[in-house]
Amino acid sequence: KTPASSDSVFINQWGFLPHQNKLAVLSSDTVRSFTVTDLKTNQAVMKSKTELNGTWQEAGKAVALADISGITSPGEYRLSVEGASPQIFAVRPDNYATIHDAAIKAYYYARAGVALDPAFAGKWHRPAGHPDNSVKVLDLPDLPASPRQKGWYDAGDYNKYVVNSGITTYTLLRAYLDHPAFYRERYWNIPESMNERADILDEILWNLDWLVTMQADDGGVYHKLTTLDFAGPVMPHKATKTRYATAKSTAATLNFAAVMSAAARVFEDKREVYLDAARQALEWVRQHPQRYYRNEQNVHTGEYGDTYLEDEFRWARIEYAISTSNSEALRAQVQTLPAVSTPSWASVDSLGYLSVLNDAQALLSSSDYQKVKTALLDYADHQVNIMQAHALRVPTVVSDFVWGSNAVMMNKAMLLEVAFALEKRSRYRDASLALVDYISGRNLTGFSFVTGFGSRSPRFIHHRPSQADNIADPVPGWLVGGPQNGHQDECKYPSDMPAMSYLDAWCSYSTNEVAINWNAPLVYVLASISAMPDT
Ligand code: G3I
Ligand code: 9MR
Repeated sequence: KTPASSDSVFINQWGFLPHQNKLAVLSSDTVRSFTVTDLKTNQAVMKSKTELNGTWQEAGKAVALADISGITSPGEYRLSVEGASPQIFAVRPDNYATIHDAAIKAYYYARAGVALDPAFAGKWHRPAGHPDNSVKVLDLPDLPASPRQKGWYDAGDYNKYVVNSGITTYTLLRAYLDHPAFYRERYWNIPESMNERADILDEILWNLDWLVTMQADDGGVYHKLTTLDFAGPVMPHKATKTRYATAKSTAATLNFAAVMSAAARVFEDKREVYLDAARQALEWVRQHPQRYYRNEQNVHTGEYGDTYLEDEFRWARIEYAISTSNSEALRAQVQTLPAVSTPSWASVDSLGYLSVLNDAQALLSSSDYQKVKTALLDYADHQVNIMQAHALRVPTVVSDFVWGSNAVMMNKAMLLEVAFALEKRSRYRDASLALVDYISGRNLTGFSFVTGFGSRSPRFIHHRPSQADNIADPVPGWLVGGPQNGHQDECKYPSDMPAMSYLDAWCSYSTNEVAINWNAPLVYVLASISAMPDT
């Protein structure tokens, strides 16, 4: 008989804020007693029993909860549940800011075209790769090659994709726009940390400088800058195959227009340049509303293909209308907004919502503004309802478990944070913190899903530099894609259940890759919680 003491307790591995709800979960169908011990005094500070809370269908497991919310004093504690191995947890007033800094610093590690200096990158320093100083357009060999330098690598691969860059850059701009005071105070040791600008703006500029180079003279935007095939697991400077700008696409051009418009509100000195680029992009899509991108015959890298572009059209037009203070145009777009949905690279309507709510109140009638706000609050209330009925008390549903599921969770948390900022209802913050708990350990895999944080975090991520650098620790601060049972790679998975199908292995690009668009909502959420810690 297996000794019951091998049972696991799953809990946030990053630490809790003093007054947040605190739940530990077990996969168990028996009630057990538990004790919380203060590690400093070695005194028991709580004795109670777990409660059975049904089955988590997505994991196929019965779940019991240990509610330790009563522990509010900062410190370190041991949770001992009868029949299970003890777990250590911490309570800290300023718990998430350090992880925030790591999550945004990940973008520095992802910079293309520059060497990472040990002074900033520590043991993850590396030579420069992918100068991209002379890039041809794939199908137009007669066009002169152009510089398309800088930018971030998309993910575990080294290509630069405009569509995915769009939601990423916007989300980081959003973090700054919504929490400027927080960002004026924080530094995470990048080469620009000593200048006048907030570090996050310097990081964003690294990518914007590349993004502007992807626009052709006619206003259209090349879909991506890529090699024909994915490189092997080598360092950037060893991945030297020719890179091309591919065909232009409507999706890329719309994402570009949206980001340029939003950036025009942030970077005063570049306002005219960015607005001009956005205007030309919007003109191009009027002529080419259906240039759907498919990989060219000889191209086998990420496609980011999308044939439903009404959301991208709306988002781009909303951003441009806001930045040009065009009430009438904005009103027309707002009339057609559908219900709020969780954002993703392919589904961007909610990004427009966020801009309307936080940057455009003055441009709308109060009834139009209220309508938009109510739509977001409805979404937030819906998440709260899901949470309350959930075996783990986390707002997740089966359809969240797609490629990049952890980012689905963080995008939900971002919308909940915005709802919380607008309308200080603590249940929105509870739901957002429950999602942070989920990615930091309150799940049934045993993992905290951010590299370098937690007692057990991913080690063998699908990230070429981490795989190739001969350094045991992966590059820190990256949120991995997370559980989902599509099994779109060659790994053998421990489970077929959506919420259990995760593998910490290089082969698992469908669950263990990292990506700029997945880290961005993590950055947003941790900034928002750190900037407004009170619930
Ligand atoms: O559109 C269908 C939808 O109709 C269906 O209901 C659903 C069911 O699973 O699938 C949807 O398609 C999914 C698609 O994403 C759109 O969400 C595919 O199954 C899924 O395989 C696909 O995953 C994308 C993956 O690339 C493969 O194309 C991820 O979203 C995307 O994040 C990921 O991005 C890759 C880049 O291509 C290359 N660089 C790394 C990056 C991260 O892994
Ligand atoms: O490494 C690639 C990863 O970045 C992509 O997300 C993934 C899906 O497009 O593809 C990976 O590359 C794999 C290729 O598609 C198939 N052969 C194995 C490659 C990874 O080792």
